[in-house]
Amino acid sequence: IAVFTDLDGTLLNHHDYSYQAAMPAIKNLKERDIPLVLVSSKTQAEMNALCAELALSSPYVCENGSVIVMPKPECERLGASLENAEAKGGDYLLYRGANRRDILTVLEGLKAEFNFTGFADMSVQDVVDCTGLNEAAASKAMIRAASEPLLWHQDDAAMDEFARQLGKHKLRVLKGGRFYHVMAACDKGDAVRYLLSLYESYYGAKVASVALGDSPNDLQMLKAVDQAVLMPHPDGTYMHDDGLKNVIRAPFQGARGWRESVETALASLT
Ligand code: 2M8
Ligand code: MG
Ligand code: MG
Repeated sequence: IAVFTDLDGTLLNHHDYSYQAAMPAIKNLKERDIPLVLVSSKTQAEMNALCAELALSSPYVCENGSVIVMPKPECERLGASLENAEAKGGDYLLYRGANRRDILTVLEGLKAEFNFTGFADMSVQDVVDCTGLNEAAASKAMIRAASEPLLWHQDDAAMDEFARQLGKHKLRVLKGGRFYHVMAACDKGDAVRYLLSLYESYYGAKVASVALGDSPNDLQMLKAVDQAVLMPHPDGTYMHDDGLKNVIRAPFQGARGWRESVETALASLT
């Protein structure tokens, strides 16, 4: 079994970003040697810090599937051949997305026609104000390699036109919790399928999989696994499930709901 999880609004509470209530389930996964793979819109700097706090050694996926990070020991254990990976510190990084500089150039060109505020237009304090992250965490969220989160100030019809314009540059937009994310045509689903294939060739057998998420940017990841878990938003609503099969709806939002539904999902697979 392998467990893939979104962070904001899923493992982490929407408002205070706490994972404390999920700790018993994380401990249980570790005791059972079940890999816990974090798959988020967050940056490598943010996720590296969180993996260290949680003492996780598994690979993790940043910026909505744009960057896969494989700690070297895990890479060697799995025998993954990462020809296109870049070595950085103790990790191998696989870039699957666009370059953020190119994304920002395209966005500059669309500023006259559309009304949005991207991270590149914000100060650290602005990011603190619209996320509730502390200053150190907000700074880490701003060190982006392959995607640009933005606040959208127009209606859905304008968003459709914006997405069409981005498509001409081979870019697209995915909706997260607070932001829209402009990035290349990769997603959390591709990254999860890639990592599952690594685990499966290591074990020489099919690996049963669970994924948990709360927002549209999680949909492809939820479709890529055997057991999907939908997390409620703070107002109690769930995202549209888009015909997902075999869904568990977590009873509570954030870390507390995560803990309960990981246990339910594991029981459904074993
Ligand atoms: C952004 O991502 C979330 C995830 O769904 C969002 O769109 O609301 C990213 O900028 C991420 O790096 C940051 O940590 C997070 C903070 O809420 O917001
Ligand atoms: Mg989320
Ligand atoms: Mg996310």
